Amino acid sequence: MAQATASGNLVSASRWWHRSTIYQIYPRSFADSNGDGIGDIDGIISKLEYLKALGIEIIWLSPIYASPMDDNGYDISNYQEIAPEFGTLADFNRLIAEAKSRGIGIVLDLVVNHTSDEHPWFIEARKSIDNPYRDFYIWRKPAEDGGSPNTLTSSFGGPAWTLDLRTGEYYLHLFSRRQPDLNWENAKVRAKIYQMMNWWLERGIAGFRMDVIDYIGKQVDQSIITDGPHLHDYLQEMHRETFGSRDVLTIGETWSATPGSALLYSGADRHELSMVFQFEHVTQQWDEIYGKWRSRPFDLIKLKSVLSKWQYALAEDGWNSLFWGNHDLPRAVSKYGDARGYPVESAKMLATVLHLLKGTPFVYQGEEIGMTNAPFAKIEQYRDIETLNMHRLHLDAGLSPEDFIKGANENGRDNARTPMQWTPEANAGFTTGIPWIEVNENYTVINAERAVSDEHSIWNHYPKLIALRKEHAVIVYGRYQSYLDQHPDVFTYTRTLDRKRLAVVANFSAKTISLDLPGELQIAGRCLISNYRPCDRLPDKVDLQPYEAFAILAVLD
Ligand code: TEU
Ligand code: CA
Repeated sequence: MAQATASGNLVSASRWWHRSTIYQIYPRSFADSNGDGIGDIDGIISKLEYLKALGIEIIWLSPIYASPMDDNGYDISNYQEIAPEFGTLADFNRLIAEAKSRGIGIVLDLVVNHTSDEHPWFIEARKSIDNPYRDFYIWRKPAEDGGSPNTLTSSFGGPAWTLDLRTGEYYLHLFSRRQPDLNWENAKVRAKIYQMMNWWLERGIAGFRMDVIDYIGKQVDQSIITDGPHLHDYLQEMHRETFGSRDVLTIGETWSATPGSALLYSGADRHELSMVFQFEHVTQQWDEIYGKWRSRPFDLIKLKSVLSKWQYALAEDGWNSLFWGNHDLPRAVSKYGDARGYPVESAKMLATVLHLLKGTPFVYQGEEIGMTNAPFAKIEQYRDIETLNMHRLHLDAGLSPEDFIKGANENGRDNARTPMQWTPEANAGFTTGIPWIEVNENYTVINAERAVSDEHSIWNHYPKLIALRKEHAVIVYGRYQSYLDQHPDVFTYTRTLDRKRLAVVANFSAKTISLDLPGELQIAGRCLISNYRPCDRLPDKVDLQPYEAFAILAVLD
């Protein structure tokens, strides 16, 4: 239950992950220890000191389970085996222990909306219509004309149904045809999933990120995909049957979430999840027709309104996740900052704005050194099944390859999947072999070795922000209030808890801006962090440098 402080601020029941910062690793691209060009668990272990120095307490690992890698591991063929290219269960146990000894927990990626078509359950299910595993998945007879049962489409392009010739029925796959959707209405499926989850929890993991979990209540005959009638029943059953009795972290990936549903997922008394990833700040930049493949010009006023909407909506219950990037999204400094003109200032500004909001901040691998989108010129350089499928459909629709490549350069998922840039040496120190995907050519300038040794680097800004969250309750629980909402270039907000007020001011442009501040921001206090000169008070007018961001902490009279 939320409790009220002396000044009436509602402070959700304190949970350890309210003060934590989480780092996401895409194992395939993080660090390769054996020269096969693919990141692996030993590579991650070798970088734990680097991560500890940032101050993060949790690592979320994208899938490391056995998989044919059709969707780079989001197509699982054995939930309780480690993919050989990543290592072994013994390596995983060592990772858990090595991370724990550094005060870091490991959150696994739970992909249970679908399996791989090479999972034994699906291999059995497709053998015959009366196979005991048949209704582990979603099968339908062809439509009258012999085609797909209905018009549902896959996220990766094309129909969401593939005909299985052996039994003459279609099976559902909302992603690739090699990712058949599980039938969550089948209690046997749910029991098997919960058994697997407990098996991992008993190995000492710190929780789960749950892949497209808003899909598991789907009702395909009504073309209901997200927010199905039993979705929250399943999540509450999962809570009871697995993590509910443990103090672990659960994050649902819910592209469909609204503030209302986010309260259902993460309300303190809901016994479902800790928080969800909602993506409204991402999708509001997309084109109505072409989605992310033709993005609109950056609009700060819209971005601010979405961020504020979510801060206000979950002010008294529920909990926000805070992120700019992940393995599916473009690089933050390229998308929201100025990777060409002000890479360091704008990356630090973005980090400051995000980490001082109310919620749990996520740092995506490479964001902390300002890694940028990859300027791939040819489709052959891309690896992501979503991009390759969409490219084919785009050309089949008569659109130009150049047009598609522009969209992929801006928003393709491979932007986040180029190898982590560790050093200025060959392959950015990611591998001694041939990387599975090209290294971004700017690795000689943007790399961890250079960043860690430069006191003014983006990298050195993150430990300061992460430490502030641990030190100041106003950052964790302070009430959010935005100002100057219609200003096209500046984002300003306060956080207030009891008599403490934090004022955050950020210039999202390359312009120098002279700003008349509202009274609530004219506080005299201590500068907690700045990406330019230290600032000691907020006068009634402030001149902001390009991408300048700072935070002032004051005690109200
Ligand atoms: O992503 C869900 C998802 O919908 C995204 O793929 C999104 O549609 C796309 O990136 C927007 O362009 C999760 C995983 O994060 C993703 O990596 C997987 O490919 C997908 O589920 C299937 O497991
Ligand atoms: Ca390797």
